[in-house]
Amino acid sequence: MITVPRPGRCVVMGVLNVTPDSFSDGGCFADAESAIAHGLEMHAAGADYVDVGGESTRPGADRVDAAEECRRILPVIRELSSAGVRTSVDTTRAEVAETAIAAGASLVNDVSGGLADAGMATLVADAGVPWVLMHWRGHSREMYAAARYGDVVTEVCAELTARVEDVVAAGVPPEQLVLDPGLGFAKNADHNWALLGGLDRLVGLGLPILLGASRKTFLGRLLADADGKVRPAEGRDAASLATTVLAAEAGVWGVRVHDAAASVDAVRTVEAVRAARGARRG
Ligand code: PMM
Repeated sequence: MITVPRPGRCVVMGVLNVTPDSFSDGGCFADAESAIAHGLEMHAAGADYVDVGGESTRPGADRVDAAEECRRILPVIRELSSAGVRTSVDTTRAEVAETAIAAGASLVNDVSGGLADAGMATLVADAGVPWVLMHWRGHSREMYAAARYGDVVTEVCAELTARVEDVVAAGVPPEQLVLDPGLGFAKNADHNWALLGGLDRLVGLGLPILLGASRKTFLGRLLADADGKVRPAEGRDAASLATTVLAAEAGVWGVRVHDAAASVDAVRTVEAVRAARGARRG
């Protein structure tokens, strides 16, 4: 069994979308060659994982079939893994996860938290790899209708806890699990800010937490210009980096980010300050 890595600092997962249509980098790495080059670059910059996805989860996106997902991601995972890069696969489908693991992926990043494919729990239990269970209330086409909460932090914590109970009952050891509040997935900007404000409660659930705030639209809305025009994805990296700092400081296990090099440096900086605090106390 591969357990969840615990390097003693916040883990950095670099985003590699091999898709023509992701909101933040869609089309940039749609061919295997440029995707592999970018994955190697993030690895060289110190990313702990390169997270390879072949299906866009952007709001309203249409689904692609499993064969197309595999066609996009497998050559990239194979090549990166054989170059010694630790890869994860961003998929909700058990059959895609299975072939990705055979190609070298060592973590399943499932934005549906196991809800989209009933076969995922068995696959993960058999493969013995870490599994990110993200908070999810439906596929991209329908998720905004589900963005209704009384207290979003309480409800996300409760729904994630229920997912953990279900998958553990299905045979997945808790040591394999990572939880993710799913910023932007069935959440509006206020919900995302509330979850960032409630990181301590998520961390308090007792399992490692992954956070994916990088380049998301709520940051673009915050940084809108004087006319109210939302800042485009490529102008959101400084704000994304601020979320890495907040996450590392809050004891979050990992961040999923586009600008991996910047987050690696930020995490090192936060750790130096934490160590200095520890030295002063000790
Ligand atoms: N966000 C996206 C895709 N995959 N996985 C996890 N675990 N958490 C996230 O927040 C998440 C994800 C969408 O963002 P992208 O289009 O930039 O990849």
